[in-house]
Amino acid sequence: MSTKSKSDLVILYHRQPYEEVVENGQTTFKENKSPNGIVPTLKGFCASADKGTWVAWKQVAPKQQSKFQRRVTIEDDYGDYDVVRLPLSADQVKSFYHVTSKEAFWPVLHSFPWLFSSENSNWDTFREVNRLFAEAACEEVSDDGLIWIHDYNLWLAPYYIRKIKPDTKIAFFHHTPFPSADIFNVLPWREEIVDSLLCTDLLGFHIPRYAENFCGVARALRGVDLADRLDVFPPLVSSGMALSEPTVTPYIEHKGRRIVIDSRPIGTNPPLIQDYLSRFDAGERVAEIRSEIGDLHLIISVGRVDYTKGAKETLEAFDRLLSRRPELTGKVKLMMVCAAAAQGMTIYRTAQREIERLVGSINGKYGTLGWTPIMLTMRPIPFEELVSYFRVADTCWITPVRDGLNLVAKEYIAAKEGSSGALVLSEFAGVAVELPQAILTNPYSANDMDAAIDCAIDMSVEERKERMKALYETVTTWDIRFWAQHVTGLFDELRGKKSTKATT
Ligand code: GDG
Repeated sequence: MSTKSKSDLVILYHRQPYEEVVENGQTTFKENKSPNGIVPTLKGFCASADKGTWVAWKQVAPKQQSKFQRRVTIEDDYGDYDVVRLPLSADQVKSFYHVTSKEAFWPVLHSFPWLFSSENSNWDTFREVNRLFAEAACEEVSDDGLIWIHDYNLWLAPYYIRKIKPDTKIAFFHHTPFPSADIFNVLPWREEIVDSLLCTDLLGFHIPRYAENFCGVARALRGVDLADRLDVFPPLVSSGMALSEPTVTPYIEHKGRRIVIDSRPIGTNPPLIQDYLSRFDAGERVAEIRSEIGDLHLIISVGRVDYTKGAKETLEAFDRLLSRRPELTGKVKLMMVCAAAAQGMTIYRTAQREIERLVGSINGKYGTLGWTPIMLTMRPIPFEELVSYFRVADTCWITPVRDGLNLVAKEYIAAKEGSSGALVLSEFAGVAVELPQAILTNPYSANDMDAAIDCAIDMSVEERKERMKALYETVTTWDIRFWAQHVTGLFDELRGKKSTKATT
């Protein structure tokens, strides 16, 4: 354990890496069960800094405030680091997270402006929570340290940090899409948000399209100077796809400061997935699942309950598939893993009910005594169970209508070492521009969705193997280690150091 009192890396991500569980008066920290693609990546970074600190929120009742333990030290497989928890009241959580982040920002970020609602937003609470994060970060960071902020919930944190510590290095990474100016500008607080993002030193996005959308917004609202664009780097497909972007702006100049613009998709961790497949009886579990499934063509679809993730579009396409091709009766099974990450929001309850209704209707319409077409689970399943299903599944069906990247697609591929499988993938998931060998589909078009699932089911074994080989090569080359090395290099440049080590 480092004896340094201040941290060289302070990560601001609103969720804690572990859930605090109190049983019989004993407090333990348990793996966060809700499906989330960000937490595992950040744990690795936090643990491998000389001294890393993670700042998150925790809802605390007024009478527990006095006993609340603000700082905890985590020791896990990744190493050790501190977690500083900001105690928020139930009202603050509702306003900051459920209302402003999820009802106002989320639909705009994912290009659903008609779902945008600011009626219940209390902007002052959003500011206040962001200010608390900024103050905590400034208390933790060392003089030459760096603060790395994650996602739109903390859009205003850079502004408050810059006010307290004008010289601290600030990096920000967007996990969601960043929409074009026409959509982003629906937000009534757009200028304040952009001004805050222009207080950073490094702004990271998954893909060049999102970075260019941000540059367009910054130019429109604040007339910033954009540097000449550069060609998009490999392996991203730079033209011809829904989210392609041929060139990227390397930096913005604004008020005498330079903001580096970076776009590199996060990778997944193939060795860890292989490890899961060989540990925890997963090897045996794979054999068990294979024998349960028998000759059925197994299609797997995984995604949080969220209108952006396309479960409804997948289920409607599956309904059409069984209606169009009666010869598939008893020959195909869809396994749908669809867990809710956030509870208590009407919009997610509605999405959940819609999924349950469609599954019930399809199973009732086409099922026979010996065959249920869809197996649905709405509770998170253990990761080793998930990757065992990935290993067996003939097809993975991922059709978000919008998605920042989508790690599930990469995890499915990573579980297929030396094996075959087909990936049906929405063109509107950021990851599509990395994976041209997938069967790309447009979830807004029923005909296109139908053609894509037909293609997956009818694809020859040779073609499945060939495409999977290319996809596997991409996912294992541009993996989380590569991303970590890239990001660490950028951090070192910001701090004026020579590039050192990978951090995860
Ligand atoms: C955001 C952006 C971006 C899912 N169900 C279960 C389970 N999962 C795991 C998956 C995967 C993760 O959750 C989901 O990652 P995604 O990338 O698909 O999506 P978001 O959580 O929405 O993440 C997204 C990401 O940030 C990273 O920047 O790609 O676009 O929205 O790892 O495996 N895990 C377990 N049980 C489940 O039932 N254990």
